[in-house]
Amino acid sequence: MQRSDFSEDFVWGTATAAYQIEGAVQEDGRGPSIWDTFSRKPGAVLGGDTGDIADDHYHRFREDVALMADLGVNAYRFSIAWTRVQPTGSGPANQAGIDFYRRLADTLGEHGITPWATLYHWDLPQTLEDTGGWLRRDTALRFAEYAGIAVDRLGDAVSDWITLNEPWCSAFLGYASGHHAPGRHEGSRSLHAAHHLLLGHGHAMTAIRAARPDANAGITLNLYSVRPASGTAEDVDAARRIDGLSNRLFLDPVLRGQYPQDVLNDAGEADWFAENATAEDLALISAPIDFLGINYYSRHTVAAGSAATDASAYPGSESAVMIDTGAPRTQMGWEIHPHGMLDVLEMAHERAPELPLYITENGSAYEDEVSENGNVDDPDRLDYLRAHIDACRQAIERGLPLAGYFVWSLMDNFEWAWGYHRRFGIVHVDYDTQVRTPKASGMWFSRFLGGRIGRRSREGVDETVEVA
Ligand code: IFM
Repeated sequence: MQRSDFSEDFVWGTATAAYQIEGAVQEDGRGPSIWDTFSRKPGAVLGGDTGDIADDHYHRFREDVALMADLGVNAYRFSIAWTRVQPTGSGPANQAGIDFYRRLADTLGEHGITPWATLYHWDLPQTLEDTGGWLRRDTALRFAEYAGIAVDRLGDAVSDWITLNEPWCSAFLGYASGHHAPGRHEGSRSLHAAHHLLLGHGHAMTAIRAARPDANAGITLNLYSVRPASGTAEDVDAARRIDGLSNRLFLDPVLRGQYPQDVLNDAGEADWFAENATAEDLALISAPIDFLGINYYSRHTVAAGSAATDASAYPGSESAVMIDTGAPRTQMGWEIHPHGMLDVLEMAHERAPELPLYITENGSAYEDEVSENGNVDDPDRLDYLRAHIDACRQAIERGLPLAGYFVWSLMDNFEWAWGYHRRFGIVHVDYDTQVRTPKASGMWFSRFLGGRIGRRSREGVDETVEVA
């Protein structure tokens, strides 16, 4: 597999998110988000870690952009912190916040890297959570106001926009299982949050189009390849439920303008949706997008269980359990199944055959070790990336309209409830010194792309892994 197996205009990027890398949480007027609050709750984040400093990217973004240029990527997906733009979630723009993202976009431009900005990567302004968060319909309107401001003020420097990142996580980890901010346990009411998030996406698309009719805009969903553990009716039904909550609850309204009725019934929310998810809402949610972003990491093999285990992120389907198939897993416990990437691309493609698709995240966490000579040899991550990029190649060969691939993540960062105890970067970060060191996987990616780090490693400097 080589880069030349892909078209010249294929987008090759790395991805990050504001709270995970920026730090500087109290600088230049930034207001508090739900992650500032949640990470301070005892026991919420492993080791009591917070994003206060993270990768200090706010001050080191120039170095990080130069690193990306050396890697050889042609795109960078980052997120804008809502509370840098609107410190309390409404009202006029905070100029200093806008200025930071302009500096970032301009620096990317100087290096020939296209900025891809995500408007919401989970950092809701705390003020909005205090008045109900995503359980409140009005939050969707607040989000659209912020989206309009961001695109109006930055749209001359950024053309590619993603409204939401992984609304499944915001709704179900945030409002059902409570593993993520704001850490609430609202059971099936979390589906209301899902609807308001999607409504926020719909209103935001309208605001984006009004601010910049030529913007390239879409949404990013985290999709899973889901299959039953056996052919029994119980396991098949359990898989239907998990596929419903993970995939169809988001894909169907965005691409087909309707919610999957079976999912609403399972959760006991059919009446609420009949009353509150109006035809106008669904028309907004399904208004044309320019592309769909898909974050793909893993496959779920699902069986019917008897007890509710840790499945409360699946309201109404708590008894469905993910089983361990014995296949290799990453440090997150996520099964490695590159072929599943084709499954999720197919899922989107069958609903919207003309829509360009992007893998906006794909990557893996492993226990990396820095060797005595300072190298980080991460053969498992390298294999993971290579296999998934090869799955991209196969998808294109199959005729799927895949137009780009972003590695999660550029560099190690704050992995939410896992704090700094899980590393996804292709670049290692020493959190004491903030030194960045490309891992063997990063060198491989750079070599694959024809980047400078790849050339250096080919000459023998820093070479730690033989690539077939
Ligand atoms: O770190 C996250 C990212 O913020 C969203 N997608 C999954 C990644 C790995 O868990």
